[in-house]
Amino acid sequence: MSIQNVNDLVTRGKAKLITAAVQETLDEGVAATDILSAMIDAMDVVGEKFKNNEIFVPEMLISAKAMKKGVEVLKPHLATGAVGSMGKMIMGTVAGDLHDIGKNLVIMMIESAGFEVIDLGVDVPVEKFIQTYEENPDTKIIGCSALLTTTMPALADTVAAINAAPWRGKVKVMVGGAPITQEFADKIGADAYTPDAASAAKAAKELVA
Ligand code: B1M
Repeated sequence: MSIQNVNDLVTRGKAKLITAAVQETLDEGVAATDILSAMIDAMDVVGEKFKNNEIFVPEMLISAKAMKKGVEVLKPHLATGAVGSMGKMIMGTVAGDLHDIGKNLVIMMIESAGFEVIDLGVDVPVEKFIQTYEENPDTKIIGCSALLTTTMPALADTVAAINAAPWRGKVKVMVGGAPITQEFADKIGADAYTPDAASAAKAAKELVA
């Protein structure tokens, strides 16, 4: 089994075959991070095919399912830290947005960096972020993910609500997702933006240092 096979199985959405394929590739000595990169590349191909009307939402969905299964196998090889020692973080994908693979990878890396993460899931209303912080005032960072240009306003609304909260000075806000840029993050008043999961974990550590 090769890394190319793993990439191919994600592209074709072969969820039933992916677990064994990822395990075999790991057993052959391929690094978990390289296998993950191959799966992310596959999702980019899937996204391009969708954009070009070669595939449709159901195909994107089955590829996402295959990727999630593959990531499950990789998880113990990627996450290494002592969960909880760095403090608490709240994470969610903003209102109207159902994409969670990137958010889940960010959570995995952030847990690995030692944080305890409260995962609010997808399509998270602004009020839920606020309420969860107020129930967990020892939270150090709130992280918001947005994958659609159409949900960038929801990200801006979420950060605006956090910025208006009386406890704003006690928590840091981190944002990310494919359409998000440093410029946009600055404009909406977030404390940090990172383009990928590994840099998100590094930034989280720096934010609480
Ligand atoms: Co969607 N989708 N999708 N989709 N989908 C995209 C995002 C798209 C780019 C495809 C395309 O057209 N090329 C496009 C958005 C275009 C745009 O906004 N400009 C798109 C569209 C249009 C849609 C729908 C509107 C399609 C429709 O219904 N007509 C629809 C919207 C549904 C909704 O959310 N309301 C839709 C639906 C779906 C599925 C449900 C079928 C499925 C998601 C399943 C799931 O997540 N459980 C899906 C998928 C799979 C994709 C693609 C193919 C893959 C997304 C992904 O998982 N990438 C995607 C194309 C693409 O991304 N190339 C696409 C891999 C993942 C590891 O990367 O999520 O970027 P990513 O996360 C990265 C970084 O962004 C960053 O770190 C992560 C790891 O390195 N990051 C953070 C993310 N969050 C962060 C937070 C941080 C820091 C970093 O700090 C807090």
